[in-house]
Amino acid sequence: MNDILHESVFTPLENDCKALGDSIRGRLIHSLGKDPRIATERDWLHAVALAVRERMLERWIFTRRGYQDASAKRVYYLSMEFLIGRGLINAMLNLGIYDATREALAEFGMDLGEIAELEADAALGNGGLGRLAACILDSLATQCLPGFGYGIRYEYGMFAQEIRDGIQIEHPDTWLRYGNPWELPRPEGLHPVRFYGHLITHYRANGEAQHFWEDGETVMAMPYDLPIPGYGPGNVNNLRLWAAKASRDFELEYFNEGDYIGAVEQKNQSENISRVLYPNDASQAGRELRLKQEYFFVSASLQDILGRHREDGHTLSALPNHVAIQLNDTHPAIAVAELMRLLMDDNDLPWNAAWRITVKTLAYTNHTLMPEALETWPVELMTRVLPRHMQIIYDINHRFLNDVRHRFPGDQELLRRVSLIDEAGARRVRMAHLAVVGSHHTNGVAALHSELLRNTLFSDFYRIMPERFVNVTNGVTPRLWLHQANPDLSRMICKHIGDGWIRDLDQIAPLAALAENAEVRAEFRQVKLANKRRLADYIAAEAGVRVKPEALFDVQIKRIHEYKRQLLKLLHVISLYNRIRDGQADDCVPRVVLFAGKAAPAYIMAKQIIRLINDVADVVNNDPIVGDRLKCVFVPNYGVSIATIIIPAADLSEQISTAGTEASGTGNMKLALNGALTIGTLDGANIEIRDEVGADNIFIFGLHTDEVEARQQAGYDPRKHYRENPSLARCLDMIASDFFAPDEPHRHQAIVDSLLHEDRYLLLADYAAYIETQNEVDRLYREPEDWSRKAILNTARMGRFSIDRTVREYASQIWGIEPRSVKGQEPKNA
Ligand code: T68
Repeated sequence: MNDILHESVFTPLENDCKALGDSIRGRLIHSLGKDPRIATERDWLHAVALAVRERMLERWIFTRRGYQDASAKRVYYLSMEFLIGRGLINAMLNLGIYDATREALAEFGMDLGEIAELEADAALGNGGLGRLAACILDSLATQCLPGFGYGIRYEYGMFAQEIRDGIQIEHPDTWLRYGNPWELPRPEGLHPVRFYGHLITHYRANGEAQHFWEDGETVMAMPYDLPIPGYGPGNVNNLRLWAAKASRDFELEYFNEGDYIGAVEQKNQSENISRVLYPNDASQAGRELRLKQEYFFVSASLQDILGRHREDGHTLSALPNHVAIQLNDTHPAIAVAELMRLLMDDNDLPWNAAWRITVKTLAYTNHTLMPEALETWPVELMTRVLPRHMQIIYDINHRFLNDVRHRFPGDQELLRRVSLIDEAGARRVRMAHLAVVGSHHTNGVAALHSELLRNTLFSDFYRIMPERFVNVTNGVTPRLWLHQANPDLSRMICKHIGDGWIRDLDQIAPLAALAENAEVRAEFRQVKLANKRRLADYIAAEAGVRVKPEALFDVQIKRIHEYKRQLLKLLHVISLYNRIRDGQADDCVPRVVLFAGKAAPAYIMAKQIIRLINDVADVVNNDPIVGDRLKCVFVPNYGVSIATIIIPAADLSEQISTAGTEASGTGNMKLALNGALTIGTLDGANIEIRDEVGADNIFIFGLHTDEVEARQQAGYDPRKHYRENPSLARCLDMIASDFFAPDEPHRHQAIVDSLLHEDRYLLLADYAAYIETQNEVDRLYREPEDWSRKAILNTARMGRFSIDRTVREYASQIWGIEPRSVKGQEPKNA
């Protein structure tokens, strides 16, 4: 009996081609019950995924044991979004079994590349915020850090985007249709989560009030575990996603009344909580179901964390010594009130003890300054859905404001500004204030962003508790975004300087010296060209446009949003088009301008922008005068997998948001890492990228943050730029006069009106500088040696933008956790 507790019962599986082949065949027959003679490609995909999964699970178990035995402090990353993408190739590379598995499949006559394409992306996120969470998980496992993700197992992830007649059409993302071979359902690990109901207050003999939250509805949270394999000899950590299940009690009530159909309907309703990802980025959803999703996964996760803490034999007052919890934006900020509730109501702790534990355990990352993205919930809604939490939030606010009143007597305005409740109009709870007050650190995601947090959004809080504010600049995982997405470049780099950079991106620096070597530059250009061919084939198949791989590939790939200024890029396209038609384009290089990105379904202006891009593309691509000198393509359904095709093929990376609006950006890092030169404003992490690659190796243009602010203060008039810049006026006039939409008058009027009458993001103010800088881009592209030298320098100088550096900063400054390698050596550099 005791034997089973011992490590010797584990029998590590062999990783050679023969053993992998046996596993794959075994899974196909014995797990899937398929005759190899009739198995489809998808059956083989599942069989190979199971064979790969088998090779993670022992390490996964050891990892958990290792953390537990060492009583290691753990971090839990709470995020409404994890934008993971596909799992198969990533797992094979991280486990070091890529070649052997490919060969094993080949012996069955199967092509790994083709099979891997059948896997659906796990698109449980909108954009940068969700992808950051996925990169952080990869890094935690690779660096052997005790870190776990908690999120929601959405049945439908990010919608699939179709472009029909230039218009975005959304389709549900049925990523679970064929099952998910990576997940392990844990029906034994359910937690109940309550909604609605009412409060009952009892008074103890000493007069102390005790609160009970009763009745309402209970939904069960069921865990699904996804093993997260680190690279090389890394650990295998866990991502736990919650699915909503109807509670038995609830059904019973109906069944007892003989209402079978009613019971099943009710079951469906409570399971709606984990049905679908809200497709809004940078704007608040504000719907009851969203609040329920947030509370659902926060409550389940905190119950789970406290349960594990208790099982480990620790006291609640020791929680901050063993547990750090990171809130990925305010979406899980209700954790402040929920942790208080669990500590006080379920564990009888007094307020002060509970508050000390809560603040010392939680930390908060902010990802935006944009007012429309800041979460606030109507007091009325919160009172109805989460009455006990509303009461706790009032109590937190009362104590906090009392404190502030003592320290800054007589400053009524300050109290109004920092209050957790916005009293203007219908009262609302400010979730960002709750997160700042209820946590020990608040961080921004790039130096400029953190500075703006301290000086604008959170300036009052910064005055009150300056020690809470820190910066942790974002990063990206070099495993996915270089090693996996760009295998040819990865091989080339490994050949010259070894493969240490895959785990430790600082080790890519020696590549810089090779930028001076003409042969290396030629090799680099060859790799880039091959990647561009691959992308050209993809574009021909998916967008029906033929492009020349020799052209300059100019890409803007990100969510469609006014502040990201896809329209500024489009004005450049129209300007180029006009120059070609005017016969003034002799000094221009052939360009392929590529846009990709989704618009939130309810964001009308973003959808209009997509339509205009497609209309312009239609005219430009079919004008015989233009030929191959300019192509404009909107690549549909942008996501992680499509990003891995576009990014390695890009020459020019468009990072042109209005200064002060993009918190950080991470696409900027992925593109530069793959040797694209950046054209960008001094916004977000672009500033730090410039500092690393050197001002000579990046194209910077446009207004600075303070200039943007000054213009807006002074009463910005976009028409002034229209009047003073004939080339700009011509572009706008063409749009207004339906040049790009001859069959539908005024189709694009709203865009022109918004630019001429408001131009909230100062496109027109930056237009002239942008065009001038694009001309510099053209000049440099005509000098392939100079261009490729700079491109290689970009790749070589991205060390700082590894997510591993980001995670180490969180680990040391905020979480206080240390690496625990499950077996063998401690990881280098951790
Ligand atoms: C992004 N935010 C920032 N938000 O825009 C980007 N929002 O600058 C930054 O690099 C990135 O976060 C990582 O820090 C988002 O992606 C969302 O996706 C989002 C989702 C729901 C609600 C609000």
